[in-house]
Amino acid sequence: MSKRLSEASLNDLPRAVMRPPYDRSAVTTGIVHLGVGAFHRAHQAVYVEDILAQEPHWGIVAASLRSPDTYDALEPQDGLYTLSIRSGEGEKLRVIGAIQRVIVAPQAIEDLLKVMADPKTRIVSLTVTEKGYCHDPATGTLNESHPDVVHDLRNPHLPRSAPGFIIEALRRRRIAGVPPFTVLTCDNLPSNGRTVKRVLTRFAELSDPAFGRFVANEVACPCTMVDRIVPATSDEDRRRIREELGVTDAWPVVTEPFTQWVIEDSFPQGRPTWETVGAEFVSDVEPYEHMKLRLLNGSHSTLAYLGYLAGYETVADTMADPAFERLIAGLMNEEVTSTLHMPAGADLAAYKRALIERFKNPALRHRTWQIAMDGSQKLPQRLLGTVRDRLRDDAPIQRLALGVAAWMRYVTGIDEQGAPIDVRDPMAARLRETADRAGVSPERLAGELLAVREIFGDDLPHDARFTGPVKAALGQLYAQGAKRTVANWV
Ligand code: CS2
Repeated sequence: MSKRLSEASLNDLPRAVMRPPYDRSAVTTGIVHLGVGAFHRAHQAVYVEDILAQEPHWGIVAASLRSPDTYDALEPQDGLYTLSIRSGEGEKLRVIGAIQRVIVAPQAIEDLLKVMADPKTRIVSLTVTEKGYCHDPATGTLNESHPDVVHDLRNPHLPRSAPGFIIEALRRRRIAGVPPFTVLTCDNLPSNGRTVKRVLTRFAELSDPAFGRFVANEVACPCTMVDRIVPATSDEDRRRIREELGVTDAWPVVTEPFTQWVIEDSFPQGRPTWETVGAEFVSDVEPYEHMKLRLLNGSHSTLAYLGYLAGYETVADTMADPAFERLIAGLMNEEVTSTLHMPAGADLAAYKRALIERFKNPALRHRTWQIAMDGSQKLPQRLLGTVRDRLRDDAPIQRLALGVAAWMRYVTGIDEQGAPIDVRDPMAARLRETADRAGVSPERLAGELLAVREIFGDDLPHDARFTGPVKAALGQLYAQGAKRTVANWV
């Protein structure tokens, strides 16, 4: 058994491994982060790491809202973990020290609320995934019957949900005369800052209308576009990294060289000078957000459902099939690009070329199954917004329709060989029942799933320019399987 990564073992690491270039004991907390998953640790935490030598007052206290896994891994490591940056050219390791402490929220509710209410905390950031906002994905409004929302409104001192924690902490600050922190969402939601603001305002209003007005008027929720591909860490990653480090890291994170963060500059309580370490501050994030959600995530979801059905385990495996690469290039160039309106100077062609290479990165094992998760929460902003814009221009949507149809085929829970699919989605049970009701008819299956208004809204199910191609694509997926359908599609 090798030693564990920790403050004490930092000096034993190979020289090539970069370690925190600042005095960790001098760092104070400025940020509370909710949702300490792999993405946060490979993205925002690195932007913080890069600034701490100059601005040591922006350390992170990070919370898991559910599982103690990250705490169990990082606590014995003094919060340290390894970032592995991988591409065809090799691997670079770096130890990150920006996370000062991890809190497991369900076991330490008061502790977390206390740091959030502390005047030194000026930013509360979030990566809680789409479903963590307890909203209705089609409308972007709070789902008032969500069990966690119902619970948190009844028990404001014992929150479970991210909005519940934020609202209670803001309430405590308001009573104590402490100005609100900035709420910095780093999830792939459409207009993520505006969505979180809408959700929080409604949440506050439901407990007290005056507090609702306060949240609406006083709490800054800048929009952000976040981008870095971060597959789940595998045991093989752990083994390889242990060998390279000479010490054990229970939970390293593995990512690609590319990273991007575009942020709306609205931080009344101040912010790190992240622009000095690669972040871009702009007045309007929306064009970047559309670019990323529609080109990257839209392609990702399309690859995930079709690739999984075709028997490919990872995105790179799927992209190695030339028919899939052609489909994705066609999706981006022929169907998504016309819906984007980029500021002068943004180079979309280069972005798309880089995306194809990123998807093909042979050193990342990004499982199609992982990306396929939570489709009900992802489809609206990744594919359906593009569909709406295209229909407005009366433009074809063949490839977008194939992506939607592949999702439908996937959520039936049975693959092309008749084996079960482990469908992870907050709506999985309902989607499965819907599929069972429809039986073997693709026409009926499409009809039943299109009627789920939380996903498709009230317009798309009634537009034959959308439902027609979706039904046709689903019919082909059943008749020919995903591989042949992709090979013969447009
Ligand atoms: C992926 C994203 O899992 C998914 O749904 O599409 O996590 C994607 O890797 C990131 O958004 C890249 O920035």
